[in-house]
Amino acid sequence: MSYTEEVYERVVAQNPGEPEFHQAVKEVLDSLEVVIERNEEEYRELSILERLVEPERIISFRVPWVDDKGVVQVNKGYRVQFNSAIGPYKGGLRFHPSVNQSILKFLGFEQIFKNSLTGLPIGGGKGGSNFDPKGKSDREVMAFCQSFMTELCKYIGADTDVPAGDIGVGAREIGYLYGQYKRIRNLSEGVLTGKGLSYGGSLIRTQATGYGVVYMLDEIMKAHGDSCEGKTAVVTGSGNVAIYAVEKITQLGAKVVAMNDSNGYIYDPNGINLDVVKDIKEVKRGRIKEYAQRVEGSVYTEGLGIWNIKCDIYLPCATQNELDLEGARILVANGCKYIVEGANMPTTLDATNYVMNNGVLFMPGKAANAGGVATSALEMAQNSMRLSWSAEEVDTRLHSIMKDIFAKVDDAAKRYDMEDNYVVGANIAGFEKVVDAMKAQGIV
Ligand code: NDP
Ligand code: 2IT
Repeated sequence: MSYTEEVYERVVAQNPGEPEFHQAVKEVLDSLEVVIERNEEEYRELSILERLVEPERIISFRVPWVDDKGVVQVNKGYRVQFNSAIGPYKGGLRFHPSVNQSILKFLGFEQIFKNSLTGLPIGGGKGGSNFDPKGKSDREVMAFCQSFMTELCKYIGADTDVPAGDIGVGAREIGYLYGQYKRIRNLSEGVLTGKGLSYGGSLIRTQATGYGVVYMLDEIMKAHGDSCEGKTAVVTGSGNVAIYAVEKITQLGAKVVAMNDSNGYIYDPNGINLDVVKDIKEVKRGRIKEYAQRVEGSVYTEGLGIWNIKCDIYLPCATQNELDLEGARILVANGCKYIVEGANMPTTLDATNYVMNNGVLFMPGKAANAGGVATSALEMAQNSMRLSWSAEEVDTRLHSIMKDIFAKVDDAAKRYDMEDNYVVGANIAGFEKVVDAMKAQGIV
């Protein structure tokens, strides 16, 4: 059995009931096989892979709060501090009823390689809660955030661990979390990113993940003599990442004809009117089906199946494992040529292999959505310098970081004779820097 297979079996045996974590580890270890076999003895001697798959620390805690009816509610809170070899732990907080340790470990593990790819000094972490912000009043969200931070603040700091947003955590939640941190620790520091512009946030952070996904798509297309102009696209989700991916891809000349949320999808053959989506999602916190009531010529379909809409470009920007083999087959049959992941691990392993074997250029989330965390690192830099850059400055840096990530991923794939295999390229390029830092720092 190869070293990577041994470590994968060990992960499955030692982390029972964590299928998402196993899946993320498997994808990375399979990609690393070609790197490891060139230097197996040294990696084994240092137990590099055993250390890489074991979080440095997991904090889990009780989050009690009082709802609007005066009833005491209790949620689970977590922070997975996975790997600090190249910098302070960095990664989002997710508030969603599905959150558990497996999901946060998969996200924290992915974050190590993603953050490495950005070229910036940030380690990997992730956290969150099974709290569901949907349908809660602002006061309830504030009560929850204050209780969550009352515990979390003991373990984070601008040079230790810097959380940010993810599913269910946006500007409102970051504001309440930051206020409570400052109140307890008496520190005005860049301990969270995605902050409001009036208290240390960075211009373009809101747009960064979605814009970055499209900058990455543009690089892939350019490298293959193609462009977005005149193409049809489907973007899944209708949250932060999806909205700004739609904004940028539309600017580049593609037409987005479908988006969704967890209830169903809208199809608009005239091209999605993003102002309507922003009003529904960012202002009213409503459901995507309201779009069909507001925009003539559009249709709402309840449930799954957005992959049935014919497109050249598919950007999955909602959640893990949203695209399975069945959806992948339909996308390929309908002529889809590019899949660039805005979400983290939205494509199952089967579906990934299928599309890559059938001529689709596929860029994994850890490379494609890295613009969000990269811009978070730019926010940290601005906070440390106590100044703020213009939107143009941040956007230019974001764009050049995404170009640089594409170049690194492309180069790693070519070095190992797997041109256009961006899964392998991203995992190898991300791993190389982390392993270098781990080796330099000894057995820790
Ligand atoms: P938001 O909470 O803003 O939006 C999430 C969107 O995905 C919503 O439309 C939501 O629909 C949909 N969604 C969530 N869970 C499910 C589900 N189980 N089934 C179907 N649809 C679902 O989150 P973000 O846009 O920030 O995050 C989207 C993805 O991008 C996540 O995978 C996240 O990890 C990743 N990401 C985010 C970054 C960021 O900067 N925000 C950076 C890099 C990656 P509904 O409203 O119905 O729940
Ligand atoms: O998955 C991710 O990269 C994020 N949710 C953003 C993390 C961050 O620290 O900005």
